[in-house]
Amino acid sequence: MTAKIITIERHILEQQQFFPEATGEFTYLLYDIALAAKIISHEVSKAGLVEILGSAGEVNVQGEQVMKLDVFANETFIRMNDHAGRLCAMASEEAADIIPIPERFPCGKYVLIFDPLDGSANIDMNVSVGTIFSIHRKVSAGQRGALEDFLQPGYKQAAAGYIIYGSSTMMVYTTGQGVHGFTLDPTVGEFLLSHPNIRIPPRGKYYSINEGNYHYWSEGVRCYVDYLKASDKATGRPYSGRYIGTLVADFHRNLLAGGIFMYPADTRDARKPHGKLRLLYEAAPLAFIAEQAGGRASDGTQDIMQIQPESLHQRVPLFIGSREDVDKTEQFIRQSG
Ligand code: FDP
Repeated sequence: MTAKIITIERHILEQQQFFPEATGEFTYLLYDIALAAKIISHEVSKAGLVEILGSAGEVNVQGEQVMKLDVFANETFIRMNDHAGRLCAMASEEAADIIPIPERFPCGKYVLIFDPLDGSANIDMNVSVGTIFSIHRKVSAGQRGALEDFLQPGYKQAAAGYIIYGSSTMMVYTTGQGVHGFTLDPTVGEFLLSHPNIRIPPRGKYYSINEGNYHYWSEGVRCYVDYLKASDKATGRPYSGRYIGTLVADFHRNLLAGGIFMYPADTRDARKPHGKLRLLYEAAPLAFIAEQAGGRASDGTQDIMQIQPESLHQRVPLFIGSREDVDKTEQFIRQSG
């Protein structure tokens, strides 16, 4: 018997039934994101051909101007989402301020914030990269979106997801009805449901952290990582270290296999006491996914989903993954700071 094939379009449409007040606007927004993902995936798959086809800033063999991949991913996301009347504004890791919907296009009732190419330092080495997105409902009074629409805590997200451009391209998303993963079949150009209702194991076997920064972490984080490395059969230690350096890829592996990703605050540099990763388009959307899969995300002392954002590009320490592992980190931080 052949398995039932469910495309992402069909799945999104079926999910719509859980929201009786839905107009379809949101459903189409997710379609547009999936389409942008396919276009970016195609471009990422050619990244290794830079030497042959021309590098960023040059004119390639087809006579086209070659764009840097992060610029391409950013422009693709904007282009696919600015004209359909579903959004009232966008924001991106690549832009300092919010991105208005051009006056000539209608405005909708959602805002979209995204990191178009997460892990971009890895792209030239042919290592997995990703895209992260988060959708909020418009809360501001005017017709066009405003900053306050973006500065909403994570628990208010309408949807969140990521795309990983790895050995296959996958899109994983949640609308608050579980977490579902789709693998892109490049032969037909469709995302097909491959990982329905993903659940993260309550405790993991992997820890992911840039250990080169060990001496810059707080005492509590250092003690916790030492604890993970200490042998104890009863608690399944030592954990295995896995660090790709692309948040999406590290998170994705731990989501499926169980484990914790950490990017703590750097205690050495007073200019970045809040860690490296961004609250609104890295930590909060992945926190929504982690929670929907049965996991957790914390900044070490409180749930990421509860943090009231103060600015668009705000940074935050991040501990995310299997529930018991995140609980344990907090315990160490409570004890030793
Ligand atoms: P990158 O700077 O390459 O875009 O988003 C920031 C990020 O990658 C994450 O994807 C990744 O987890 C982290 O930074 C890697 O930072 P370090 O190089 O400091 O470990």
